[in-house]
Amino acid sequence: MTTLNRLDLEALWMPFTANRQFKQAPRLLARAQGMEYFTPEGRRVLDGVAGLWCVNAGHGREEITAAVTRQLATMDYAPQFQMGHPPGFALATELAALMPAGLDRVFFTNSGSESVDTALKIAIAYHRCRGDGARTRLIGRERGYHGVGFGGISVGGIVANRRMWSANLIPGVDHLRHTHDLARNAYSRGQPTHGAELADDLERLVALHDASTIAAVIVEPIAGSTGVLLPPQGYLERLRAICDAHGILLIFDEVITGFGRTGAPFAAQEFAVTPDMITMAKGLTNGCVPMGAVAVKQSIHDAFMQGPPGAIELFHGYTYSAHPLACAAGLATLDIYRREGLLTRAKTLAKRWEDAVHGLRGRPHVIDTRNYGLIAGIELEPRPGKPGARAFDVFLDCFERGLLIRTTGDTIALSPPLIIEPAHIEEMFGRLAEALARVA
Ligand code: PXG
Repeated sequence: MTTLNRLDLEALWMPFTANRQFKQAPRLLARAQGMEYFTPEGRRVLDGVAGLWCVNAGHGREEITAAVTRQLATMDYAPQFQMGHPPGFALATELAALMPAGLDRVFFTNSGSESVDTALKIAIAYHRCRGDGARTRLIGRERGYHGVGFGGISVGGIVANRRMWSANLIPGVDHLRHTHDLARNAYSRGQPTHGAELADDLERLVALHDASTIAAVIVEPIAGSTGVLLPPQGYLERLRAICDAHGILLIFDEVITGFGRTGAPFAAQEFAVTPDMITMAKGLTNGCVPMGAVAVKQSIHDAFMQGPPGAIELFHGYTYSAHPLACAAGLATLDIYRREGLLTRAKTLAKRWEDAVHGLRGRPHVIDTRNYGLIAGIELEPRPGKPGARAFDVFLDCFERGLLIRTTGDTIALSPPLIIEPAHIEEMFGRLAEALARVA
């Protein structure tokens, strides 16, 4: 095994990382199995975040390894432009069957960011195909995270991800207010009571811009990267109703809520609100091979199917759209999800998880605990003048003592593999409580 002192860390520019700080005191992972990572020295680290919200079936699944290996030996790569291959069609068909009724056309990408940009482009082009080409405006939400493409950061609402490029964001974008409301909703179990009326922001934007200029609204059903914000009761329903009233497409970005995280295959099903498009990635291949997808309503797809025979209907796609290895990984992953009931397993553990999350109430620094399915957000009081520093120290302490968590600002996010057992839940929250007590 490569040891740390023989590794040169300089060449790699790490994503979303404090590079200089990291390279002073690197944290490395070398191996993973089930619920656990192991460091190069062999130290066990319990995975509280499914890698990065993606390894939903747990690490090291042999069925996926076998499927990808088989595919690699059979056909390593094949183009999708004007060509096809069986695993691509098979995965699209299986995926369509998992979607809310009606979202049964699938476009493949390689990441969540690409899925988001694909969905935004489809939304605008869809209206144009229908002769409604003035509908070009896109509506996102404050604190939203939709990846890092120019489309995604434009509809996104996280200032650190936008600041450097503020003059280059795509034009014709507006934002709803976010739904975070500690004063009224702190320590809510599941969906908070207050805030459905924030969906009326969309009516305000319709009044300002006119519906005839608005193509789509994109939101995360549960906002993840910004620090786990649950939709207030009635909020998503209201957003859907306003979109319907004005002919605006509703896009759910389910990159983190997809594939069982909430207790249903998709949050759209869990919250019983059907969007017009769903973006996904991460859990689609259990994190094994990069892949994303956009599921769209058939009516949206069909609006493009016009023009002379032989005409390409959508000038969009990626060299690696429906990459054979990703498709093989996706098919094997969906098979595991189905056989092991993982897409609804979060439901059976949700109460135990919720009690564990809210058991942290009253611990040092904790100002809110939030939960849904197998998701937790634990918000800490920031150190004065040093936003994020306290949560980062908790992250470091946890890692040192064998637990991987994720922090964003001063919120700790947990999203374990869906194979988690009650004993892991106990260990996870026990360690977290200890870390909170140790950190100043
Ligand atoms: N949309 C959503 C809702 C996401 O959460 C993306 C798009 C972009 O996906 P890609 O595959 O392009 O990274 C994401 C990504 C975190 C965390 O800790 C979350 C993401 C990525 C990195 C960290 O919350 N989500």
